[in-house]
Amino acid sequence: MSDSTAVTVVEDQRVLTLTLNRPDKLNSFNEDMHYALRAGLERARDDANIGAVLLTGAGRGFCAGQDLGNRDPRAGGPAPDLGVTLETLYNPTLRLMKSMEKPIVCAVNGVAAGAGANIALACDIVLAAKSAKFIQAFSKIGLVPDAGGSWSLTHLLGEARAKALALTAEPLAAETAADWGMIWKAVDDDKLMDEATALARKLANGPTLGLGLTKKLIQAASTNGFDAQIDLERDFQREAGKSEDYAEGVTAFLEKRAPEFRGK
Ligand code: LHQ
Repeated sequence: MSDSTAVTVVEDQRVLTLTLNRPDKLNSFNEDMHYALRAGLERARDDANIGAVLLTGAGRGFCAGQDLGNRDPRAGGPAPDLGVTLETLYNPTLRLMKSMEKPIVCAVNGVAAGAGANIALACDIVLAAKSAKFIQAFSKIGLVPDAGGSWSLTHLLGEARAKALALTAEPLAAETAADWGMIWKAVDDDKLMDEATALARKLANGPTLGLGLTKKLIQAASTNGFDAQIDLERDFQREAGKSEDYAEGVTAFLEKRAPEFRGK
């Protein structure tokens, strides 16, 4: 586990809350923050006492993408290889977010720009404060969308809106993002953390195995045809049907009581 302060890590009631913590720089990513975030996600993936992750940002912003102060071109020298940054820092984290079975709830507490916006969109359920904005800032500095954004935007919104957001870098207000289906919900600023925490707790105490299979199933639908997808539903339902949580869920229903899931 990283001892960095760039991400604060709090475990409570089966939820691991990861808070991006470089508020003076709007929580933009330096190398330290990259590794600290990845370490937190790996801990959540591997620890059976954790059932869900809550990702948020400290201060007035969620995340302003890559720390541009680290890459001052005025310093001279050869152009940096940004592909290496993506390959070694962003992409392993994004793959981990998509492949881990435990759900990741994102509470976008303020501006989310560049890779910061797209890290949010890689989470499983995204809530945002009504004052928050999403900015595909890349085109302002001559870059292309990364951190999965070209995929997420296109899948969530379709080509017309994805292209307009990426090419213009116009800020998108949280409520419009919710109306367009880019995120789950825009909530009053002062209710954001309570609502996101309650949701993460509910998921964390749910049937982890079934929730993980559901996450994988919905992700697979982006590329599968209908036939392949219903085959996958059959396979995953077979697996879910053998879980202790399924037996508990049905028993609790028949006994007219709340289920007590064990995540197995
Ligand atoms: C920042 C940043 C920042 C450093 C605010 N860095 N300090 C991947 C691979 C490799 C390389 C390149 O990039 C990528 C992916 C990317 O993410 S590219 C996109 C990078 N991000 C941006 O271009 C966004 C830059 N930031 C902004 O446009 C604004 O800060 C936004 C619109 C996010 C917020 O505006 P304001 O609310 O007006 O805040 P501010 O601009 O005053 O920022 C507050 C402070 O945070 C300020 O520092 P200061 O010392 O002057 O108070 C900024 O310099 C600092 N900051 N973003 N990315």
